[in-house]
This record gives sequence, C-alpha cells and structure tokens, in this order.
Amino acid sequence: MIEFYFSPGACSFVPHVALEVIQSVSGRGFEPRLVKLHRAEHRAPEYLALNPEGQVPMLVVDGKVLTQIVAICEYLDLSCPEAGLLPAEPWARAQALSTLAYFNNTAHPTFSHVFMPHKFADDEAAQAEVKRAGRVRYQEILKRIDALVAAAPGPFLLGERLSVLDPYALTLLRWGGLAGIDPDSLPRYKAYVEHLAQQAPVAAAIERERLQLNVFKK
Ligand SMILES: N[C@@H](CCC(=O)N[C@@H](CS)C(=O)NCC(=O)O)C(=O)O
Repeated sequence: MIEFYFSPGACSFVPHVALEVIQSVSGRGFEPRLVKLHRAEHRAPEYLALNPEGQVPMLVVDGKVLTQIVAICEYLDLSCPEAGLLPAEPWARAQALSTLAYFNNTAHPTFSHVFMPHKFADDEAAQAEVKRAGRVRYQEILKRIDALVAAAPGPFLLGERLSVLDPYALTLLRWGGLAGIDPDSLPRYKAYVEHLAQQAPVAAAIERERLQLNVFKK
C-alpha cells in the first residue's frame, strides 16, 4: 500500500502526477494524505516522527518512509517501468535525472528564497534583499526551462511521453506567478504547460489539489 503525503500547489505535485500515471497504466492505486502547510501540519510531532525535515512530499510504502522527490521518482519509475516516468536507456536516463536534479536543487530552492525569505535571513531588510535577488535569479531559471521546452523533441520535455520532468516544469512556472513573473512573458512555456494540464493524469492531480494554473496577479 502506498500512502502519499502532499500539499496543494507544492512540489509534491510531481510524485502526485507520477502516481496518477502509474494508476492509469497498471491499476496500482494510492492513498492521498493531505498535509495543510498553512496549518503547520508538517510540523506536528506525528509528522516529524515520520519525516524529521517536516516537508512534503512523503511516501509511506507498506509502512516504510521515503522522502525527497528525486528518490521518490526513481522508486516510482523502477516499481512501474511501463509508466515511462523516466527513460530506461542509461544515457537518456542520466540526462533526465540531471534535469530533475536541476529542478530540485537549483530552481526549487531559488523559488524558496522568494517565497520564504525568512528561512534565509533574520532581519526584514535582509529578507527583502533575499527576495529581490531570488526573483531576478528565478526569472533567469524560468528562461532556461523555456529553452528546454523549445528544444523538446515532442509535446513533452522528453518527447512523446509524459515524464516526471513535466509536472515539475508546470509547478515551477506556476510558482513564477506567485513570484510576480507573468507567464505571458514566456508564451511557449505557458502553452506547453496548458497542454500538459489537459493530460488525464495531470488533470486528475490538478483536480484533487484544486489548483488554479495561472496564479499571477497583475
Ligand atoms: N528537497 C525536497 C524539497 C521538499 C520541499 O521543499 N517541500 C516544501 C513544499 S514545495 C515543503 O514541504 N515546505 C515546508 C517547509 O519546508 O516548511 C524534496 O525533493 O522533497
């Protein structure tokens, strides 16, 4: 049994879509467990006992805990190769993992500087500077992902099939809206995300999380 701990709009959207793909391909289901970050449920002692980092996503597979998106994606792909969540061929797989790691360890923490500057500095002026600099850097990162979309060999980042990279790319553009970056400034990336949102497993995750795709406010 797979229990999946997630929070709406968070990076847990990535394994959420992966689990939906697996369900559609193999019939293997999962138990969604909503974690309300705004109510600090991830800081509750019961949650911290499972994941001391106090973060989503988290999988509990037959009672065993797995955290970190890169590891979760690797596990989900290996446990259901027919879902095609990552390429099987060694070089293509390494390239895909390279992009996944970039999303997870570079793009994602840069957004955290904009969204949670208090994690990086104590005084208000320093937080404002962390946020400003983070936003400039995040804009550059979104442009780099836009270039990946342009270079994609098909409608998805890896070609004809949806992989774990796609829901991450969607999440990062959506977060751009929260960072004050208008997705209309990246029309190709925006169109790719809109097409992605129409795919059944992605639409199912969006519906469960009740997500609005474009959260940019003019
Ligand atoms: N490197 C972690 C990042 C997880 C992460 O940053 N999760 C965020 C949501 S997007 C979270 O739980 N934030 C709450 C907090 O850190 O207090 C992973 O890959 O799972």
